[in-house]
Amino acid sequence: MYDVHQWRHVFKLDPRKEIEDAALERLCESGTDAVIIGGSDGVTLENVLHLMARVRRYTVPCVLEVSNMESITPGFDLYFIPMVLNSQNAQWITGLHHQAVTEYGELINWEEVIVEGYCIANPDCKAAKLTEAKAPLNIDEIAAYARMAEKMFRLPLFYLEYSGRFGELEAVKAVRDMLEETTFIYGGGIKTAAQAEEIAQLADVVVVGNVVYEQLEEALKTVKAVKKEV
Ligand code: 1GP
Repeated sequence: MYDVHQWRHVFKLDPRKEIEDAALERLCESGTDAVIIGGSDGVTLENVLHLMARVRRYTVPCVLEVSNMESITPGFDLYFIPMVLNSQNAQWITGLHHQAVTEYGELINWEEVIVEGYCIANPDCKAAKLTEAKAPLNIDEIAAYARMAEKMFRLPLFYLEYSGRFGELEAVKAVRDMLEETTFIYGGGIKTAAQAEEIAQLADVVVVGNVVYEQLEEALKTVKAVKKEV
């Protein structure tokens, strides 16, 4: 159906933030491989449904990156479930997951569910605080999480998260060198097409987030920058 492992570029939209119809149309029609809806706080059923319905006007695949139980709703193409490997709070590793499966296990279409081994490498971002992530991490520690994701847990996706800050290229390279099977997703601090291109040389999937709300034109340019790396 949707082969996430072939994706190269995605936009991540925060359901709490305002976006005009015209801007949303340009993002959805940009040639990006998918739109992910997700955020760390202020994610509600209402704002998720609203944004989903608006993205649904376009053919681009639409993914919910689940961050709380309340905002889970049918209607997405795929559900990405973060498993925060460097969280120090079991809630974010298996706790909420267990709760969700206990409640909704019978209803879940497992074909639509993909677990992301998450490593939050920016200690200052909201996600790091929320999940009590063990950070900062050195390069070897980051690479070890990537190895765990692939070799121990055999997770399909490994997400190196620098949310709000452009990551250290040495760490990104170390993850690239570590992963053979697991798809490598990078997100964090990409503000320009040049940065997107740099990351695209190392990661399989490049996530472009907040810049869409700050510099739409530059955000749109990241699609071509990433795709020409193929
Ligand atoms: C956040 O990785 C994404 O989850 C994207 O980060 O908003 O910094 O681009 P930015």
